[in-house]
Parts: sequence; structure tokens; C-alpha cells
Amino acid sequence: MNLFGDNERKALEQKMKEEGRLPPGQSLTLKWPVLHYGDVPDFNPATWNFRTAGLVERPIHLSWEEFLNLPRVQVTADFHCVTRWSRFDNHWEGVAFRTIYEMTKPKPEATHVMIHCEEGYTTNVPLADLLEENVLFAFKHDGEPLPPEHGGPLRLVVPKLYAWKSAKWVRGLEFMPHDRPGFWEQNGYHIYGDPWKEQRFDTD
Ligand SMILES: Nc1nc2c(c(=O)[nH]1)N[C@H]1C(S)=C(S)[C@@H](COP(=O)(O)O)O[C@H]1N2
Ligand SMILES: [Mo]
Repeated sequence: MNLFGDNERKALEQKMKEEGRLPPGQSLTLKWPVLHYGDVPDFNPATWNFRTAGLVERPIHLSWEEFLNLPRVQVTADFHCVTRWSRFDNHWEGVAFRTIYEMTKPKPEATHVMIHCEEGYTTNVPLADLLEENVLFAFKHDGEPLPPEHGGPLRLVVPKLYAWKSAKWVRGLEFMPHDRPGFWEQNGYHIYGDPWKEQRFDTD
């Protein structure tokens, strides 16, 4: 039994609420829950690659080593899961989405992106939202290599949307001329997923 832990949690939650950082219907967690569909995939740095496809001028194909040599950014951001927990002030390090965007040069007709991950997980995000400055492909969290169960070696982080858009084990991007639902979006979740508007389900 932890008599004092929850007081600390509640005090922080109240602080986040007062600062306008707690979206409606969410509660603060001090832990870092692990949540995903399927198994944690194996990572082999010798065969791992990252690709872009669809409406791009220059499809890219990067090895793990090449990916690690791209310019790095650091982002501190909050993380909101649709199952109602929020984790605050996560410190991420990785490669900005904008870096990949500039390398692959999407065609003007590209409006949405399907994120493709290991084992067939997908999620869709409008291109404009991915271009925000705090969107990155992260390989470190709070100074440590991203653990496999949290998406290591590489996950996307899209702080402004519910965390199912922050795809773990990302391997590629497909630039599309219109929106198309990904994995959870085909299974009853909202096509966009704004936590501030509580866009949880496709009926919201
Ligand atoms: N590849 C993949 N990424 C995924 C998921 C998944 O099922 N597969 N689940 C999402 C959901 S619903 C959440 S809340 C976050 C959880 O990330 P965490 O386990 O690091 O807390 O990962 C997201 N990314
Ligand atoms: Mo989630």
C-alpha cells in the first residue's frame, strides 16, 4: 500500500490542471504504462531500414546507422493516451519530422501521411500536423535509449494528438493525396484524435 504516493500524484495533477495542461477526462500518471497491440518486435540494426513512399519526389531508404547520423533535436512534451492517462514533461531525443520531410520532398498533392510500423500497425496523421516543431522520430526518452516496449529503436512522437498516433517501431511513411484510417482508426477510434476536444471515438 502506498499511503503518500497518491497525494503527490494528485498535487501534480491539480498543478497541471491549473496550468491548462490536463486535457478533459484525463488523469496524471507518474508511471509510464506500456500499451500496444501485439508483441514487441525484435530489432536487428543490420537489417532495419526506414523508407518513404507514395507522393514524394525522392523516396528515401535509410539504414539504422544512416538514421542515427541525421541531425538531432530534443523535445519536452506531454503524452495523452485515449485510455485516460497523461504523462507530463517527457524528454525525447531523435530526428525531427521536418528533417525527413525536407529529404524526401513530398509532392504538393500530399495532404496526409500513413505511418507504417513493424507487424502491420498503421496510423494516419495530416501532413500539416506532422510539420509542427515538436514532432519527431525518437530514439531516446529521458536520456536513455528508448526501451523496446516503448517503441525502441524508433517511435514517432506527435504530442498534440492522442498517443495512439505516436506510433512505436516505426519503419516508414506513406504520403497520400487524402486521409485514410489506420489500425485503431478502423477499429472505432477517431480519425484525428485531438485530446483537447476529446476526439476519442469515431462517434465523438
Ligand atoms: N506500433 C504501435 N504503436 C503504438 C501502439 C500500438 O498498438 N502499436 N499503441 C499506441 C497507443 S494506444 C499508446 S497509448 C502509445 C503507448 O505508448 P507507451 O507504451 O510507450 O506508453 O503507443 C501507441 N503506439
Ligand atoms: Mo493509447
